[in-house]
Amino acid sequence: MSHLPRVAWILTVLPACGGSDPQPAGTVDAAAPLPCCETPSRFATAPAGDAPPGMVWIPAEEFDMGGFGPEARPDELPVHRVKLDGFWMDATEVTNAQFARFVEETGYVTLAERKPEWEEIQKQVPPGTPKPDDSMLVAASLVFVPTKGPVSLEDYTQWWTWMPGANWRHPQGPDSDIVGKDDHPVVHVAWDDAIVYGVWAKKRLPSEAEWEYACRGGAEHKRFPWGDDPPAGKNLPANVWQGKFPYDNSVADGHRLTAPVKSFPANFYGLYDMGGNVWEWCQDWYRADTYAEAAKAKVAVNPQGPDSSFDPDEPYMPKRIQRGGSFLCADNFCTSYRPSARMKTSPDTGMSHSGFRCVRSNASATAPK
Ligand SMILES: [Ca+2]
Repeated sequence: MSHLPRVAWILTVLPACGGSDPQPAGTVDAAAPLPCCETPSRFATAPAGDAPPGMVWIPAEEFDMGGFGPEARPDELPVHRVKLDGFWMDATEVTNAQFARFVEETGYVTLAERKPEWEEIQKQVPPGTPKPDDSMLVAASLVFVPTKGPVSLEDYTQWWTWMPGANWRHPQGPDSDIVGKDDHPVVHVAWDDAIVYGVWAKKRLPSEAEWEYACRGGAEHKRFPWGDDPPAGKNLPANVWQGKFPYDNSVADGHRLTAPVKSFPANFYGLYDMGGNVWEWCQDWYRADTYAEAAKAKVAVNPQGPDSSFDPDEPYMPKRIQRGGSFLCADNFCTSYRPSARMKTSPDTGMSHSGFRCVRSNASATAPK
């Protein structure tokens, strides 16, 4: 699945212009039970007390982070060793009902519901880029519309539509709504929106490493969240695309668009929809060489990603990480329901297949860089 910042979409109507330079361990208490009498558990380090509602404990661990299998892309490599503290994670993607409660209490207006400002867009494009027509600078979001037949998979403008009036309340455009979809994941949420939600919920977005480890469910070196077998035939463990993207969706899994959360089996940690349904924001900036840098350490401890973003494909545009793929991910296109697949997206961009879930550190939350 190609990245698709909304600025990039707005600018597809502009003529090409020059300039693409990069910016950028003892004693033993005799009165205590012997250690051998205690049953080791993956969950033994879960903090005492009640779990936060709707969250599950992901235990401290080391793991090999990165791509396994023939689908692994260059920015998923090299595989490198990572050590993480334990953390709480939402068992599901944030739902429409949860997001509605946030909006009711705060009055928050998402970016997709606001008119884009040219002054902000200018910061993300090469110098000299002309201002887009005012007709493009309206409250809008990106909605997937299937093509009528096979098309080149190099040109995402064929299946994404910049649709005025599309937002979390109207996922398919102004004539659609979310009535009866309280338990579906919220969509059209930008990274900036997700950060504000996190502050309200007293949570934060996961680091990219936390997300990948949690997705793997304690099973290392697997190609997919559920194992090594692709989602095909009767093996349909997630809400992804069956058929030929972007025109032929057999809907064999029962869901053309979003599915209610928990429609498919949870992983070992009790997390649902880590592969498919909707993409999930992470806190990290995107860089293609993040893993090459992390691999310089024997073990990367609680990696938070780079201090800034750099995408060689779009040097002026800062991007954050998304993970997990969506209902649009197909085996003939992106296979981004893999645990290691990395999406790079402008933080101001929501889409009809973009959502998020939050985590909580056992101690104080870590603010994104
Ligand atoms: Ca997901």
